[in-house]
Amino acid sequence: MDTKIIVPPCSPLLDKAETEKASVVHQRSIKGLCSLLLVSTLLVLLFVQQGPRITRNGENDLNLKSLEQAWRWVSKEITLDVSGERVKAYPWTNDMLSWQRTSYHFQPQKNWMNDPNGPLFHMGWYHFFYQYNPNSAVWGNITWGHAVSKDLINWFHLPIAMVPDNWYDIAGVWTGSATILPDGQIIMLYTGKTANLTEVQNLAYPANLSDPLLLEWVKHPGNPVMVPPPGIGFKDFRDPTTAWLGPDGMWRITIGSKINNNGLSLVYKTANFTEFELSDELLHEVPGSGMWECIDFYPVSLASTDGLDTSANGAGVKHVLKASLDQYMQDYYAIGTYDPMSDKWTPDDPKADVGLGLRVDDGQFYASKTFYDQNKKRRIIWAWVGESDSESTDVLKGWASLQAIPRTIVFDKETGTNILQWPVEEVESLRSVSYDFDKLKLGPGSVLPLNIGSATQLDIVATFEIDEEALQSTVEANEDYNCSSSGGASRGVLGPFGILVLADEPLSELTPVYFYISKGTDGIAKTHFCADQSRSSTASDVGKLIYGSDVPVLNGEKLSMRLLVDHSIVESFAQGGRKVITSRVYPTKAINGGAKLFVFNNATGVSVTASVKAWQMISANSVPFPQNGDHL
Ligand code: DQQ
Repeated sequence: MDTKIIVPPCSPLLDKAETEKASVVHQRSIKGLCSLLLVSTLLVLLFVQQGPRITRNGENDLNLKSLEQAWRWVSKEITLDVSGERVKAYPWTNDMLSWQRTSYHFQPQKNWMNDPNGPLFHMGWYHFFYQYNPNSAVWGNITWGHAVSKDLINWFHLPIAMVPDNWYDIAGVWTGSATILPDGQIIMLYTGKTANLTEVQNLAYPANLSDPLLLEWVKHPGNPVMVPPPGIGFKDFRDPTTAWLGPDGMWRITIGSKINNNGLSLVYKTANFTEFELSDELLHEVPGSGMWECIDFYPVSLASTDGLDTSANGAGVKHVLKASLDQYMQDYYAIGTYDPMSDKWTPDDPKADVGLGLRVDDGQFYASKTFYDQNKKRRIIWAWVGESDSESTDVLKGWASLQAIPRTIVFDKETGTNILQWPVEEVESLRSVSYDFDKLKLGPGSVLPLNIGSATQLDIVATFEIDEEALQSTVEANEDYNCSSSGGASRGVLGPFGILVLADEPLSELTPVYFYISKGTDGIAKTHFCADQSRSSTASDVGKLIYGSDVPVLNGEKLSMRLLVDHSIVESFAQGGRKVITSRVYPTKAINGGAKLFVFNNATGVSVTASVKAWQMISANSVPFPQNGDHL
């Protein structure tokens, strides 16, 4: 059902600095709270970006206990102020915490999850494995959780696929990848952590290939199949990729490491997946980029929107190299050319090499992994989306982490310089009632409520057209604007304008996702796409970073965004997926029926015409696999 709704104008979205005046409009004073939040956000930013940070695998004498603690630090850091003191814990109610659980993103039924592992399609089922702690909502005791789906959206949870039970993985069954051989065999290579914390690579395979659920996994008796080679730190050797076949008939994989602080990818060749030979050359290396975790290496077609099998190469193919940078916990990628004779990859633009240029997602998104879906001829990316609340709150909730909605990946033919990511089409099966808001005129400083009922499970598409004359005649506008460091959604000449998600009626909590145009004196305009979490919650023990960066907008293109709102996660896609930002937000008032949707134009110098379509989303299934096997 499409419903057309006329909306009355509302009050402007005030800047943080103007918040004290808000009592007139909002009939309640939140005196300086936002300024305080801004200051604390800046302090947090300062700390997160510049403060001392324990890396998970950095110290050679780190024992398993301190390794776990170091991981906990990662999820704790946003609850510490600059002096290392914990900020006051918010009195979360059960209602607030249970609201945070998502309705259509992948989550295990309880406890801790991190990286996606070995995604694959087999006998009509999508299989998804993940780093999982079966005992608690914090990282540790890492096993491989397992679930299956017919459509990547509705999931059946299966028994744990692999647990630490051999000397070569007794301290953890860490991340790995699947390779489907031409004869249908499934190869699973994964990192095992030994009792003395050495990282080794192991082989596992399904006990019964004709089982569509792949319930039982056999660990190769000759494990490990790779150990850290000379010159590589014993804790700097992990996360084998999917294998690809070279012209010499040998399979190759790459494994992340570092030497000194230079991130790099080792290449191994194999004929049988039990014996591996290290190549003399590295696939690639980037000075100063630190440990490379969860490398992903895959081809993209320059001409077709079909995905490519991992072994594809030749004319019309480029290769994406992605590394998860341990030192920032961010995924970076670059597009380049792979030479299968030398096993070397060269970035198209050395200035935008891995870690220097493009992020896969500007928000909370890590350890991503793609797979080729032979069922629908597409390449799909999965990624771990962690929490940014406190660890003690996670324990109260009984769970931590989500997976981003699986996204298709294609090469962006229009720019030629980036990939495009878009939610898999299957997510649209959850769309129910829709609301259309056509050509809303938004003068400078306007906020319009979009009356769609509760706004916690949504799929939203929106386009924005700005007054071209005003854009042209503006000589200079916030030339140095930066989403993260320029005050977020504060007023500028040509921005921000966009959507407020998870906002309560008086706008005491709100998460703006917006465009912001800056213009230099040379007349060149730059479009930024940002998500500002600084006012997302009145609680102080949650992360409130402001994410985003500039996005190419080509001649003739409208500014467009798509947002997936699912309780405590917002995934925001700009310009067809050229720029993506994943946010975690933990409102206290903008929840359940209190969560509203607004469209806004907070620019001072330009009018904007916005068209918005929003669908309510029904919940996906996330249940144990039925004992009677009804779904086979
Ligand atoms: N997570 C795994 C490692 C990987 C890291 C351990 C990335 O294999 O390097 O849980 O998040």
